[in-house]
Amino acid sequence: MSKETIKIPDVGSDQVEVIEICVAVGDEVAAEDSLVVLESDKASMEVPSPKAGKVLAILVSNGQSVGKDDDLIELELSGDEEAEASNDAKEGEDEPADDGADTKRTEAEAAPAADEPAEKADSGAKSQSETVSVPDIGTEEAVDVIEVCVSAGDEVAEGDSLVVLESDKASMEIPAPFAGKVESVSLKVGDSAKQGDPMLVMLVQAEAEAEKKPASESKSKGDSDSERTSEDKSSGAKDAQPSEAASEKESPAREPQSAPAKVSATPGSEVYAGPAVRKLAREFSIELGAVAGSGPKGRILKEDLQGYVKNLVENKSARSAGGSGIPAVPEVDYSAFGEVEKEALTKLNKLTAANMHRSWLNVPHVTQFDDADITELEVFRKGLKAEAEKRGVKMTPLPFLLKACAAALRANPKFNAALADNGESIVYKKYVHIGIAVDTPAGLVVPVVRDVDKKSLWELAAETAELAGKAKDRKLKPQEMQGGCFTISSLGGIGGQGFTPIVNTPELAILGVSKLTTKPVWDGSQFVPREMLPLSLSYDHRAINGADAGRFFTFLAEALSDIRRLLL
Ligand code: CAO
Repeated sequence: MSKETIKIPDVGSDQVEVIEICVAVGDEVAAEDSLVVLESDKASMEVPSPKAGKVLAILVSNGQSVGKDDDLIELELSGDEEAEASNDAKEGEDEPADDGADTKRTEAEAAPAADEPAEKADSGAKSQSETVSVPDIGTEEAVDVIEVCVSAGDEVAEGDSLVVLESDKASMEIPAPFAGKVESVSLKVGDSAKQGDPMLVMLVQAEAEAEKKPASESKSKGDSDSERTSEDKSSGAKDAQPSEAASEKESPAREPQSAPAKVSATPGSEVYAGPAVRKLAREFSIELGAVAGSGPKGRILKEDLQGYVKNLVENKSARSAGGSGIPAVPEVDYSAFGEVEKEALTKLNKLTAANMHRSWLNVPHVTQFDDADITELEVFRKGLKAEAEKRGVKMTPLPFLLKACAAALRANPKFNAALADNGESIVYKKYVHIGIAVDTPAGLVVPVVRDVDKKSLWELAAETAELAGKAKDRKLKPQEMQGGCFTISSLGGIGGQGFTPIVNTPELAILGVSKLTTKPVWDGSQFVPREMLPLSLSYDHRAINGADAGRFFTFLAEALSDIRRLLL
């Protein structure tokens, strides 16, 4: 096993700062794995390992200032590398033996068609067409066009991305060397292009023309599609890129071994990430701007990207679980069949629709039905009429239902709960707040009556009337519609024999109340007329079983049949 000291490559600046160390002592690294990230005032760059091996020592530290040929890492070469190294030695070749491995991870951003416009500029001309060609991209070889960022007719500012090219060593975004209007684009995704190939023709204004400078002097500016390209950092990037390109043209940095860490910034970009991360982001079509960076100075690390992708996948499966992907109902032109009138849904309608849809798709609903015999309750309730009038309230069956449900919720805590932690836990609520569905001209709203178990029937009658009034006048405050444990939807005043209400998620159950009717009930010896209240109980079968619902329903029906039980 032989050792080799990996040195800092030519990074295009005298001194650069070590801002990230990507390996630890003992790590096995493959050729091209990132070793450190360096940062100059112009750019940041990942330095990949030229060889595979085991990290024996890290010879730099975070924050340290380093320059070309400083010791970076001591590597114990793997067997293959040793063999190669000895072959190289035999062949008497020197450093280019890196064969570009150290450039592999880098993404050189090329200068805008650097010399082209300057060569073609006709000073004093009015609007004129300029051909923008592929600038010096550090290789004579043709590279792939992986993205064309503009199309004919687009107005582009100087520095806006025109195309993204990718070689096996780097990807680079080619910015507009000057502002203008795109007349035609001669490249398309999948094409190969090399230095000097025409990319597009731009119509350039006379003033712009006059101001136009050789690319080596021009500054690049704003670009939002930053994740497409090479290393960037907004500050410094503006000036850095063209001049870097220019210096690259002039310097012996064209030699293979000096290209490596030559990474320049994407103009104006706010995203801060290394080439390897950018490459990965491109492969997954991730907008790096959406990823929060946890590295030094907010740099996006590979782990950040992995976390982001994991979240996306989890959210997607959660959405799938919620029913996305089901075939859409086709739009129909109803006017083809007769006269129609179209009316936009209110905000409330749309909100209700979204809530119902979400609940319907997420919650496995079961609905059970029962009739509560409220004959005695009705006698009692009607007997309160005079007093109610005096008090200025209307004593409908609703306050009784609230009171009975509160007692049933206390007796059956599974109903006074919510699922949490993605279905891993259940939260039992020690309070009893019940929502009441209120039909209003604007749509359905559900104000919440708090601490129902602690309030008297009179208080509940007054409060429900007040909340229903506010709901109809659209005067409810948001907090008056929050915190419900359970909901009552009463259509009793309207009609119907029964319905299947949709659970008001994240609550676990809802009681539907239909119209009271007098029904013949067999008392063991004869049919007697009884006031029967049709009830339907929908619940979330993930948290509540049929037997639980049976018990809840039995308790509720008994409480309503004999309201003295509410005192127990
Ligand atoms: N059976 C028979 N009559 C009933 C009844 C029932 N189950 N419930 C109420 N009534 C009677 C009341 O006693 C009242 O009669 P009087 O006028 O003779 O006193 C009448 O029906 C009207 O009652 P109300 O509707 O004004 O009062 P309420 O307390 O019963 O209900 C409220 C209040 C706000 C719940 C109700 O007005 C409402 O908006 N209901 C619609 C709820 C809804 O839309 N649910 C569906 C949601 S899903 O789309």
